[in-house]
Parts: sequence; C-alpha cells; structure tokens
Amino acid sequence: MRRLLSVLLALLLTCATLTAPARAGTAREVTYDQYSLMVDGRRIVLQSAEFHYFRLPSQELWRDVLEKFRAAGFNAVSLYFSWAYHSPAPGVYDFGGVRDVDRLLRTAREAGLYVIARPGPYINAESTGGGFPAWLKTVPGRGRSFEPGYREAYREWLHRINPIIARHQVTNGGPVILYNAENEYQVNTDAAYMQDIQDQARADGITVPITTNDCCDAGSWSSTWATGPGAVQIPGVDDYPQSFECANPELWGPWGEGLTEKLRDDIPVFAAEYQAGAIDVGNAGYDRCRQLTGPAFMKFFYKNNLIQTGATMFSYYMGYGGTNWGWLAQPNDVYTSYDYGAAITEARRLTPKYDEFKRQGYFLEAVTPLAKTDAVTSPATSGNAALTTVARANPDTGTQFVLVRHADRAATGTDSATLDWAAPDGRYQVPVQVKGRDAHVLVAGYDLGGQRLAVSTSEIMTHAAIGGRDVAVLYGTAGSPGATVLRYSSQPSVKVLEGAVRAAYGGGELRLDYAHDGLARVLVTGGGRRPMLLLIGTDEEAARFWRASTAAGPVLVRGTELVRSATLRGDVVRLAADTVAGEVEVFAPPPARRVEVGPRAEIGRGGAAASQGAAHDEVRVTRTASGSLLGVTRAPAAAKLPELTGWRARAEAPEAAPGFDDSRWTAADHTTTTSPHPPRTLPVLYADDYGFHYGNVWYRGHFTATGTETRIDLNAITGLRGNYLVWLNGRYLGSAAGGVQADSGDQSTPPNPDPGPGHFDIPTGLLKPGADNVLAVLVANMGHNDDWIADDLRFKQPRGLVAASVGGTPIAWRIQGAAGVDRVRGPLSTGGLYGERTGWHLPRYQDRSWKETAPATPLTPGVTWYRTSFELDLPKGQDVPVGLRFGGDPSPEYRVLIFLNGWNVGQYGADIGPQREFSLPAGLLDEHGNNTLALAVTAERPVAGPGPLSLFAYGNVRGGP
Ligand code: IPT
Repeated sequence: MRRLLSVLLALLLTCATLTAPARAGTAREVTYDQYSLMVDGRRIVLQSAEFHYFRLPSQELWRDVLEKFRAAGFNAVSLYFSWAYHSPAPGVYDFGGVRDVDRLLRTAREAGLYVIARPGPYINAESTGGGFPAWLKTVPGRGRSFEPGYREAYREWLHRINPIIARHQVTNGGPVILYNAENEYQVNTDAAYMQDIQDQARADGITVPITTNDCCDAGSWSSTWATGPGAVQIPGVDDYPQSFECANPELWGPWGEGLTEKLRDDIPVFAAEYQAGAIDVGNAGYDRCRQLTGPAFMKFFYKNNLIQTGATMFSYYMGYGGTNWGWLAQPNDVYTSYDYGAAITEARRLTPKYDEFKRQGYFLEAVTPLAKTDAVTSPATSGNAALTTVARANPDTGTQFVLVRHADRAATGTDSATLDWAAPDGRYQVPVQVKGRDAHVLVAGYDLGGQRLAVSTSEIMTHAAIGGRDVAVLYGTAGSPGATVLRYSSQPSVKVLEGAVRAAYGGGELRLDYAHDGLARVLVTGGGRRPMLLLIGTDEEAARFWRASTAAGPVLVRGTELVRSATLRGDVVRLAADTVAGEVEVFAPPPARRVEVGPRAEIGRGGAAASQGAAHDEVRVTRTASGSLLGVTRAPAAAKLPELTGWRARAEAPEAAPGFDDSRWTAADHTTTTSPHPPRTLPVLYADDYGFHYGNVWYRGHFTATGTETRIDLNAITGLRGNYLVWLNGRYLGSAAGGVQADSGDQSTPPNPDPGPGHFDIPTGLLKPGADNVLAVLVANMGHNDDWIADDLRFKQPRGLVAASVGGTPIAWRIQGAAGVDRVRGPLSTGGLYGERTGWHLPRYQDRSWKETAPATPLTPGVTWYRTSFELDLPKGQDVPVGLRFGGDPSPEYRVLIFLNGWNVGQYGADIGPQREFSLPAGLLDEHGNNTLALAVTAERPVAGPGPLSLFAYGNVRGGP
C-alpha cells in the first residue's frame, strides 16, 4: 500500500514537472512574484528561444522549428511580429498565407510552447526599418513617440495584431504568457508612448503580464519610472556578452560577465534577450558566429547567470535565425542569411549548441526547486584556489544548487579540487574537476522522484518516473571524476550494468564513485525505495537522450536525431522521430514491447493533414538488462537532386533606351517632403515619397540640353551594399555605390554632405542640344535603416536619388518601382526591375523564346535574367533541406536576385555578403514537382556571369515535420 502511494505520489510529481502549456484549451491565470512566473499558482522556469516567422516563409516548417525548440527542453518561444511584413500601405494589413500568425500561435500551442509575444511596434531585429513599414517614413510625427501621425499609425498596427495575440493568451487557453511592449526603448524615450502601447494592449484584451526588454543595463522602464507612466510589470534585460565579432571566435565575454540584473524586488530576474548567436557584421560567416557563441560560452555564461542571479525567465536570441528573404534585411548589419550562428541552422539542422540547450533545458524542466531560490553560502573548494563556487537554495525544499567554475573566468586549464559541502543531508567531501571556460551546476538535497539525492558532482540532465522506477540521466566532462550519494533506509542492492562504478554503503548512504566515461548504468533496488536506474554519461552521451511525454507518463529515448513526441498505445511506443541508421533505445512503461518510428506520433494532433499517409516503421527491438527496448533504425533513402541545366537568358532594361514610354510612370515632382533630411536638389526624388518602398527603382529624367552640359552629378542613398547604374540617351555611363546615410542621427557625427556621390562625364557627341535628352538611373535600394535611437534621423533616411544635376539644366523626372504588391508573397518580395514588373520571376512565365545560355556567360552592363526549371521528387517521409550553391568566385561587379517559384529568396554577389549557399525552404520549394529558378543579374561592367549553379542537400533524415 505504501509503495502504491509513493508510486502515485511520484506520478503526481511527474505531472507537476510538465510546465508547458496544456494542449487542450483551458483558461489559466498568469501571476508572478520575486522568484518566478506562475501559471495557476504553479511556478515555472521560463526557458524560451527567439523565432521570427517572417524569416521562414513556410507555415509547415514553423511546426518543425517549434517542435525542435520543445524537444530541446524549451517551454516557450519568443516571437517578434513585424509590422512591415504585414502592412504594404496605411490601412492595409495582410495576415494570410505565410503571414498567418493565427496559425503560428496555434502551432506554438500544439508544439507545447508558451509564447512571449513581441509586437513592437518597433522590434529592431536587423529587419528592414526595425519592423517599421517603409510607408511610415512619410508619416509625420517622430517614430517611437506619442506624436500625432506616428501615434495613429502605431495604434492601427496594434489594433490589428493585438486581438490575434489576445485570443491566444494562456488566460484564454492559448500559449501567450507574456506581452512585450516596444524594444530596447532607452534613448529619446517618451513615457506617454510607452504607456499608450500598454493601454492599447489592455483595451484590446491583453491580460497577461506586460514586459519590456531593456538594453545595455539601463533598466529604464523599471527602476527610474517603476511606478510612473510607461513602467511595465516585468522589465527584463538584454545581454550580449560575447559581442558580434564572429571573425574572432575565441573572444570571451568582451562585453561583460553577462549577469542579468535584478531590476525590481517584486519581480523575477528576466533575461529578456540573452545572446545565443550573433549577427555577422564583419562577414566572417555564421559558422564562426556559432563558434563565438558555442557550447563553452553557453555552459559558462548561462549557468553563471542562472546561479549568480537566480534568474527564472530566460529568452535566448536566436533559437533559429532564418533568412532575410526579399527585402527583409536592415542592410547595414546583415545580408540574406540570418542564420545567426544559432543552435538550429537556417536549414533547420541541429548543432552542438542545440545539445547544450538540451542538457540545460531538460535540467531546468525536471528539477523544479530551481524556480524558487535564494543565494546561500557556497561550499569551499579545498585544495585548489583556481576554482570557486556560488550557491543558491530553495527555501522550501532546502535543495541546493552549486555553481563550480574557475575564479578567473578566462582561465583555460583544467583544475581539480575537493568540495567541502555542507549539504542539507550532511557534510560531504566530493571531487570536482572543471575545464577552463566551463561551469557545472551541482545539486544536493534533492527529492529525485522517489529517491533522495544527497549530493552529486555529476550534473543532472533529467529524470523521469517510468514504469514504477526512476530513470535519471546524469553527466559530466569525459574523463572527469564523479561522485553521487543517495540515501536509503536500509542497504539497497546495487547492480552496475555497464561502466566502472564503485559502490559503497554506510550510514544510510550509498556512495557511487566513477569517472565520466561513455555511458555507465547502475540499477539500484530495495533500500526502502522504488527502483532506480542511473545513467551516468559524458556530455556527448547525455546529449543523445530525448524526453517526451505520453498520456501514460514520460518516456526517455537514447539515439535518433530528434524525438518530437511519443505515444504509448497498447504495447506499442510510437515515436515521432527523425532518424538515420543507428541505435535507438527506449525507456518506456512496462506494457511497451514494440517500438515504431515515423513522422508523426499521434493521429489528428493539430494540423490533421500532416499525419495522413505517414508510414511508421516498426523497429525490431530486444529488451536490455536496463529494462529498455533496443533496436536499430533504417538509413534514409538517398535523395537525388537534379543538375541545373536548360538555362535560358534574356537581357532587359528597356527603360535605359531613349524611346521607352514612361508616360504612365509617376511624375516625381514634389517640392517638399516629410523626411527630416532635406533634399539636396529639387524636385524631391525620394522613392518612398512616391510609394515605392522596396527593391530596385527606376528614374527617367528628361531635359532639353543647352549643349554646354559636360557632367552628370548624382547622389543616392540605398543602404549599405546598394548601388546605381546610369544611362544617358541609351548609352551606359557607369555606376556608383549608394550611400548609407545622409546623417547618422548620432549627435557625435556631423551630417554627411555627400552620402552616395556619382559623377559621370558626358561623352562628346552624346547630347542632343535643344532636344529631349533622357537620363535613366536604376537604383538598387537595400531595405531600410532601423530606428534604434528613436530619433527618426536613421529610420527616415531616404532611399533612391537624393540629388541630381546636369549642369543646372532643369530635369523633369519620372519614377517607377514595384508594380503593386504581390498578394501571395507580400510587400517585401519584389521591386521595380522590368522583369519583376513583367512577371519574369514567376513560375508560369513563358520563357521559350529566350536564348539558351547558362548564367556564367559574359554579361553586358544592365540587367540580364536567367531562368530554368527542375523536377524534384524527394523521398516521402524524409526531411531533405535543399540549398542552391554558387560555384566559382563572385564578382563585385554584379549582384544577383534569386527567385524560387517567384519568391525572392536572396541576393548574391561579392559586395552583398560572404554567402555562397542559399536555403530553398520546403513550402516555397515543391519537393514533389516542378520548380522554377529565376536570376536577375545586374552587372555594372562587362563581366563573366555567376556560376556554375547547383542544388545540394543540407541533410537527410527519415521523419521531418
Ligand atoms: C538587440 C535587439 O533587441 C534585437 O532586436 C536584435 O537587434 C539584437 O539586439 C541583435 O541581433 S540590440 C542590442 C544588442 C543592443
């Protein structure tokens, strides 16, 4: 009877550790105190990672990424909502297709994640305009203030997005647990604006706590105005201790210790954006960013933050970065890929950083006393002053958490010591060993399921009550010593199933001593407790474990590439897992005898169609001495990718020819502008002022020449990496780089008198005195500056021509950009190239009359398009992320827009960024059909074109989203 009771109790406790949102829509209440958030009174440690749906234009793949978050032990996802992505014009909002955020929020709930909703209005995120739609540049009133003009505009956005967020709140049975107002709003602040955002949110039905992310240790919306207008309930802090210098991945915390401040006494410590990758400002490539922010950084900085500050709310930026497809990039800081060096790559592959998130995330989720801790005296490290400790304890359970690290945080050597640990169950001398730039969080005085863990120098990854026994996964650095002490009322029987583990019993305690090596297995039975299987591995072995919950309780899986979820029906454990050829071991409750692996565990869970026809493989399994089921999964079928052949080409730019009919283009004749940057010549030629906000823009200027003109002087602002090409009377005169800014907006730098100059001599004989002469200019605008310092000067930087003169002769201008908004692909996909306006990028366009030529052939200055199509038939039930690779060296003399089935998936060129490979996400890519690739190549000089081009697979697994 007592045994039954303890099993029941253990089951209840296990349920209590499932902190993710309920899949069924029951309303719950979100509260908080100085320790943590609580849902219906139950404490949670919020472990969140950032995801930008707008950087992954494929609704099916949202599920994949979010399931991967959940499988790493994240219980939340932080979502920016990009105003620019949804609104092509004032009053026009689109939440359909890839912009269906309602579906996104449903998917988050189905994946078992809470959501931190961050609708801005300003989001930064290295996204065009920092999330502001470009039309906002023509609206009066300072951005990020309460000034009229801007005020009506942002309220309009909030009233569109808030109701969608509101209906998905935890309080309505959905996943949204927090609402973040604004973003790093520290300089040029306006409290009335900050307050109004919150008032609008409340009016729109937002009931969950409101947070904000303060930057740079400022804490403005907490301490200074803690109770005043603009103050939020839970301010948090953004921290990027590792900097963005990916070229130097050996850096170690150049921007500080990365300890999140406690901003107010009544709230938990909230790491609102904690660095989990980096933008690649120096074009070093994202692999270097992944190194800069790799597992060592994560172990040291994240664990320090956890134990030194007692933070219980973490949101890591980014969990998955994605792609700046179309004109989504804020061009001065990023290029097409926004991979970010994140734990999950742009092509959705898992990295060693993912493993580290999983080790930490599982720990946070399993060991619930972490949600409420106070700082306590820490044990001494006798024998070696190089090591130091910091400790916290849960005041209710007494459970202690001790951080062991080097005293000198930059130390690189391995050091050992004996911890003299006054733990809740007694005083212990235990060995510790720490590599340089590593840190361990050790636990003492912990009720581990039905066991009592007195102390351990292995870290706890997770534990689960499975079939009436506790299964625990502990880990430590390969080769390091470990000791684990457990308490019993009588001597238990200890069976070392695998590995070299010494066991000694005395005084009610079982002490296990070992070195972390492979995966040791120890079975402990009797001793007055239910049985326990201890699995003690190295970091690498621990990372192979997955945990999933079923209606019959948790299961643990060792092996496979990913376990998304599991069900237990009858004697079958069905895993929704991604697999290659390899071992799989399942720890499941006793009725389970058979294991099936397939793409989706449950029928009818969420997106119903996903499960249809999904084939499940039965894996032949045998029962092990550990009581688990062991088998081998099959290799995925090889994926064949076709060669890219059959290219056809066509040159365009008829706009350059003098006879081109521009009579239906917009006359560019404004003499005033709302831009804070005054025009340098009239008329105003700013593209945004004429409604052309994204991508390439054409200008045609007509003038009656006097015959004395010798030179054309132009100036353009395009954002970094932009340029412009110039023709006079059909003759190409050359190109110039576009400027980045007229004025930095930074008080310390004076206005730039000459942002993007271009001077072009008029060849003799080209002018037609007394007649119409035509100047044609193609400007490659690159997305819009951000508004980080909220002063309008950066964000409202013009795009396009800012000055033009031909020796003072009056010019009549016309302008043409994108021809309307692509209803499917949204406002950011296409610009104003002739081919874009005419649909040359679209799959249905008939190119049979085009010349057969591969892209590598010599180009003439101007724009040349290339098209080809290819058939795909990727193996069903597998996930094969596909990319496009440019062979050869890119030239600074051309830039290439890449269209996949009409979607602008990126830009290539030596001046555009270091990227040679471009992700072609499933959804845009038809994996079982015909696909069209179109390239628009703008060449500044006669040069060989890009190529050769090929398709490649980033990976290949059975399973998939
Ligand atoms: C912080 C922003 O809040 C976020 O949007 C993103 O821009 C991130 O940094 C960098 O990728 S800004 C902070 C580094 C000053």
